[in-house]
Amino acid sequence: MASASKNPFLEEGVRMSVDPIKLKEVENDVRTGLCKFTEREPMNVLVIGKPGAGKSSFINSMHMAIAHRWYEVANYGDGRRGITTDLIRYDMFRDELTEPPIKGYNHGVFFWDTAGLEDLNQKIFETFLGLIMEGRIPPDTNIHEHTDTTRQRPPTVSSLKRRFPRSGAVEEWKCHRIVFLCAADEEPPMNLMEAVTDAATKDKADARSLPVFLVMSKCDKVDRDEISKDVYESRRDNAAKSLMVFGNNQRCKEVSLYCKELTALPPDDFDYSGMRNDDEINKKMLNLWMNLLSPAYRVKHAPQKKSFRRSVFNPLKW
Ligand SMILES: Nc1nc2c(ncn2[C@@H]2O[C@H](COP(=O)(O)OP(=O)(O)OP(=O)(O)O)[C@@H](O)[C@H]2O)c(=O)[nH]1
Ligand SMILES: [Mg+2]
Repeated sequence: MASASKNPFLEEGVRMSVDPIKLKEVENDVRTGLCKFTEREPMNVLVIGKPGAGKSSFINSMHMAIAHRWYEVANYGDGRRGITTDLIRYDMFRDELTEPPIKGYNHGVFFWDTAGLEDLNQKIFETFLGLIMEGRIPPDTNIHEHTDTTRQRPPTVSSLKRRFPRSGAVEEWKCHRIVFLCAADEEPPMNLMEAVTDAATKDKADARSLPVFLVMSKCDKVDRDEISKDVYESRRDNAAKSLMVFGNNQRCKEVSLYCKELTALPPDDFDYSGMRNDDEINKKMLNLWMNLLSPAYRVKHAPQKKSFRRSVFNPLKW
């Protein structure tokens, strides 16, 4: 493991020169990797972080790096419109939104956007996250409703597990990768991170083991000296340690995402519906794609009785 004083991250700085030929090669490798998945055997990426950490912007940026056309896959912050409260499953790279469409793509890659979760030290979050990871929570479920402990009859660990039973797990919803978004301009949400680490790796009873990635977003604010480098580095290292990925170059990334401050298309200042392509951002996103797609990561879920397996094509039973 790297020492605390040494930058444990791969990137040598935000402004790197980008070789367009190399970039294209990496993109082609990513495109090939994306074709391995199908609707029946998909890759589900669960995106977690505090409200406003950049989860939706991240999903849109990961889309843009391949699609080269701005499309708001996930609604991102722009007043009330951008506030996510549900668990939403996005299918990535619809042909008409991807330039050029991915040849041989089987529409098997999905990002799950979670409502911004508060940094509460509650077993309820860990339980709920574990249920999402096991494919037991259907898309479009309101997360706040099921984790709100201020309700008259607050949820408990056992009431949640009863509400979303193991027998209701859907194979196609099971999580394969977790991306934790942490904004450079905020203290890392340590309680939430611990809940994620525990849910992803320590649930012995469920024998679950899923790879977690840390993405430090809004790093442009560090470059512009809006945040002191020392403060940022200590946040980043604490976040990496909490997610147990400190020193892991593949699983820790520092990025600036597509956002109105950096990449909005001129000239209409009031319309941020479009973003211009940015090779620097694409390069980082492609690097992350390569790591997400790596088959080297161990993914283990709780065993499930075949007879109880529900199909994703029969979701009305919920
Ligand atoms: N400067 C800067 N702003 C960013 C970056 N990423 C996201 N933003 C901005 O941060 C705000 C919140 O971004 P979202 O993507 O909506 O965050 P979120 O985590 O999805 O928020 P919730 O869904 O409400 O939890 C938006 O105004 C984004 O434009 C970044 O890398 N740099
Ligand atoms: Mg969002």
